[in-house]
Amino acid sequence: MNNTTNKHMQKWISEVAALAKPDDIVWIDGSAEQIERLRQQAVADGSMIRLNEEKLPNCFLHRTDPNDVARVEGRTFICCANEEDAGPTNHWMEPSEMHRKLDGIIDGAMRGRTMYVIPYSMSVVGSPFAKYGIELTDSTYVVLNMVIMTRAGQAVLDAIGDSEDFIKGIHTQANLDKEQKYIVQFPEENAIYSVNSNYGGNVLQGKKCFALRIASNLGREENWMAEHMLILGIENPRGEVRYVCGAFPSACGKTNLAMLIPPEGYRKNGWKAWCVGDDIAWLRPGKDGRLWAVNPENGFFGVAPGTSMKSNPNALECTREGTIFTNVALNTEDNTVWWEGMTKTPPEHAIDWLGRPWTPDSPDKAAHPNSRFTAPARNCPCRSTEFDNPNGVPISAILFGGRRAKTAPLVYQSRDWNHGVFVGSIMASETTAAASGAVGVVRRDPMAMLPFCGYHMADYWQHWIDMGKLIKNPPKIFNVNWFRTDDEGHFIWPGFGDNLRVLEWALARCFGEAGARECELGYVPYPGDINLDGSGVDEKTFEGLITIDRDLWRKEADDIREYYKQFGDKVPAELFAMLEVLEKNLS
Ligand code: GTP
Ligand code: SPV
Ligand code: MN
Repeated sequence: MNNTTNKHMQKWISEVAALAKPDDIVWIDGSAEQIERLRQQAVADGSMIRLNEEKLPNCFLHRTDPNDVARVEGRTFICCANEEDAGPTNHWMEPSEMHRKLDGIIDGAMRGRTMYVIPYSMSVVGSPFAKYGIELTDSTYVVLNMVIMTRAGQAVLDAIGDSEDFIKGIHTQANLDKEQKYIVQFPEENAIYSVNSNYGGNVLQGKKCFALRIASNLGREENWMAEHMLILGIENPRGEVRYVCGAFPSACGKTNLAMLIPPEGYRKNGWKAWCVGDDIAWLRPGKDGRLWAVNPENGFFGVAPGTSMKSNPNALECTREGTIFTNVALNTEDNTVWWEGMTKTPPEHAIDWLGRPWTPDSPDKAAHPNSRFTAPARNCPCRSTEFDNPNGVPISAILFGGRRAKTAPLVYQSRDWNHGVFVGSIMASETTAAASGAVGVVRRDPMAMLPFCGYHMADYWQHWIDMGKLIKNPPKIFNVNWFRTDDEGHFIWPGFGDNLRVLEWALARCFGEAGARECELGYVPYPGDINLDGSGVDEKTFEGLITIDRDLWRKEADDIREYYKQFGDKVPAELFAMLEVLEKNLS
């Protein structure tokens, strides 16, 4: 173990190796040569398919086990000493019992395999935000994804030095037994275990396991916030760049908003949009009284279906080089990839995500609905110049949002920070294919953190309220809903690039440059406050989009009161006060 002199690390790795019994241990140094060697190995063992070298250089296709295609919330655990601290929205098991179970699975699981040691950093190495982790894995797929998604390699070991301050992660795909699948966070041990899976958010531990579940605990102790949020810079025609964060549940539009292309009229006038992050934000109050954000990741693990030159050309551009595609279709005409919604005309012949021949007449989808691309951030045409700024960017506005066919208006602004926390706490959205289980069912997903908050949800709301007191100039908080539908079920709002119209108003509100009308929920724009030129949406339709249906909202308020009950007396009094205001406004 001459890659580090860190005794704690060496001891831990030796213990894991003694249990898992790999044939070999390989340290990931992050060099191009090592990565290329691992790619060749993955191609040789059949786990990756090399794609067209001209059209998609250094790009690969991977197919997961058909039972292993999404996050598994039912098998995800927060194992802290007291069950009460995990709260009613997390699965919990007594830590020593869980350790026994995991040790039983890991015992000998790496026999005949190599154990890779991945030192990785969440955010730029050396940044005041940076946190380090080691993931031990027996999967080349995980290694090749982690080197895209994080800053990984020797520099991280150097930064850790002899410190014990790093997150210990163990992953073994074992035999992919879905009954023995566990995604486990031990917040008090700063440890993560993923076993019997080899899929995305279950096993790329830097992402949801560390940057949200563990980091939410660290943030609570250290007065910062780990959030499931995109970070986007909007440059106006005066050349000022203003930053927004947005928390939308999985597969509800973060990557798309983070890479938006302004509508033509806006582009002509000089509007630009710059991507800082598409999934996770770490937020800290700055000395200047504002809230500052970094994206701890270094790549995009984005939803493939629906990504096209029309909907999100920037995302597609990100995937042109050095990208790993998971569970998309293989276009056999030119050894490239395809998924539903990429082009109007599908390829004549393809291999579907299950490895079966596919034609446009096939009854099944060619790509899995949660198929994804893992793309390096360096490829992003709209990558912000601040992407690697170790101090982050100052946030003017926070957006909460989700998929609501009827209830939520296109946009409304909260009255103040605490009211904004209330708005986040009552978020609800239709479920998507990003997690296994039913799709399209409305569920509460506070701050889009339901599957990711690593402690008691009501304590997390309290943390939001406490943070508000530490930020002198807090961002203004808004709720958005791009997904309102008409009676035929069609989306009314054009969405995508046109969402900038809503952002323009929201940002103008943050700088006292736009008006608003008070309503039952907070503030909504006056007709004419939002620029609809070229949007295809007329004033009357727009009015419909921001109309609040009092009957629906009375039911909603009842449901919120019921929802809060499960959290008992931990729900901050401030939130109950806001609920009472809402009820009064609706009566
Ligand atoms: P995760 O990576 O799972 O966290 O998802 P995400 O929040 O980044 O969602 P993403 O941007 O990948 O979008 C998911 C789906 O929503 C895709 O099928 C998009 O085409 C669709 N979508 C995104 N933005 C909009 C929008 O403004 N309007 C409509 N109608 N659909 C959208
Ligand atoms: C999500 O589900 O919110 C994702 C994909 O971003 S995963 O990495 O699987 O969590
Ligand atoms: Mn996500």
